[in-house]
Amino acid sequence: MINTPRANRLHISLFGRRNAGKSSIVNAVTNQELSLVSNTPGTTTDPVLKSMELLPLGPVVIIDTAGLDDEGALGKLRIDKTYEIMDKTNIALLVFTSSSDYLMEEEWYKELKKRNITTIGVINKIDSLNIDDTDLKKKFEIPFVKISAKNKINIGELKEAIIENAPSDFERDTIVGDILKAKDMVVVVAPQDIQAPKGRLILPQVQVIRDILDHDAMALTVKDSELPSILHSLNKQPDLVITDSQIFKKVNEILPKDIPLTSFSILMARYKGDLDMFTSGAKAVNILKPGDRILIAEACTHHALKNDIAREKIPMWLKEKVGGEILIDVTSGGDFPKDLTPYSLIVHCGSCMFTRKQLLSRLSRCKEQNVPITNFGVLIAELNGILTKVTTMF
Ligand SMILES: Nc1nc2c(ncn2[C@@H]2O[C@H](COP(=O)(O)OP(=O)(O)OP(=O)(O)O)[C@@H](O)[C@H]2O)c(=O)[nH]1
Ligand SMILES: [Mg+2]
Repeated sequence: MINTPRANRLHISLFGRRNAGKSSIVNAVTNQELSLVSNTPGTTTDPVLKSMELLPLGPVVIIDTAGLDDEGALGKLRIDKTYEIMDKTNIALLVFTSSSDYLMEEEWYKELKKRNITTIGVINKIDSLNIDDTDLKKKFEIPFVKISAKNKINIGELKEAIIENAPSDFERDTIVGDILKAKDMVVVVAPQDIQAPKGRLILPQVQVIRDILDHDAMALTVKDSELPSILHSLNKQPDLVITDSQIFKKVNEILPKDIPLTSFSILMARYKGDLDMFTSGAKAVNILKPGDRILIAEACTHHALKNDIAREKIPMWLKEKVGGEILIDVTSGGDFPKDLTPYSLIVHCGSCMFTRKQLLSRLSRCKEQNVPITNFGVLIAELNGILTKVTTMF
């Protein structure tokens, strides 16, 4: 990720009056003292660009700018430079503090709109100023977040708003294509058990097969029961095997050790979320104790069947691992608690029904509150002792 060229990174820039707290916000969001902060208006004179990894958002450039209300001949030059930054911005944070009117901000917002730049209103200094946002919300058709950069209040909310409003071309463009070559043979193991919907394949299977085809490789789809005999009848070894995580153990035992194996859920962890975060989150399972509380979060609201992965299998495996009772909450759909601190671990579904932004904003909340998160497949791989094996190809 460090090698991502600057042009491909999401550019997040701060605009606003001098002294509104732009530099302080950059420092709070990045958790680093990157920009000089002072009580003297006009502290930041030149744009400050910083390429960084803003987890779980990925590679970004954060740009601090000079106040757009700068004065004098030099001030005018600084304002011109700030407008140049607007041209390369993907997300603008327009910073507000208390003011008798917001005519200047309206002017700047017009400029941002002209350039089609996604804008988030950031109301700063809520620790000491009482800013009424009803008027602001009427004047500006943008999402608002109220924060204190100085006291680090609601910085997590601000990060979530950035992720949720990021332009959609910020989505990853392939699920598995980046590790395939044209003509590769991929065996897709798709159990058609009681949980499989009648007459069709499920979304992650369809998406993975489509992605394999789009990369000029071959997708050979089999049920787990047929895997041994079909492997035997092939005249070459598959280049990759992708299975449903629920039968990881079984498929791993069937396959010769040198055939790369992964799962739909692990591919989804990469595509929709952050595989590194899920991998380190899964390690939390090794330090769980009886009595710990665990959240199992599903993206869609489906009717739970017998042997349901979220409601039956994962709770059972976790209890076995811990060797005692644990407390389990299950949420589905849009529900995801604001306060995650009661949880020792969060286990998320593959999120095939979620956009990357939806899942990333949840990851951001977990990171902010220091709560480990993983997904179904990554957890199952860890429980079976094969997590390294099924992620080495990435
Ligand atoms: N009370 C309070 N003060 C803040 C907050 N954020 C910033 N400040 C103060 O506001 C002043 C200006 O902060 P900066 O971050 O330098 O503001 P800026 O928008 O970068 O200013 P220029 O670079 O001059 O355009 C400093 O004295 C900060 O300590 C906040 O959340 N609450
Ligand atoms: Mg500044």
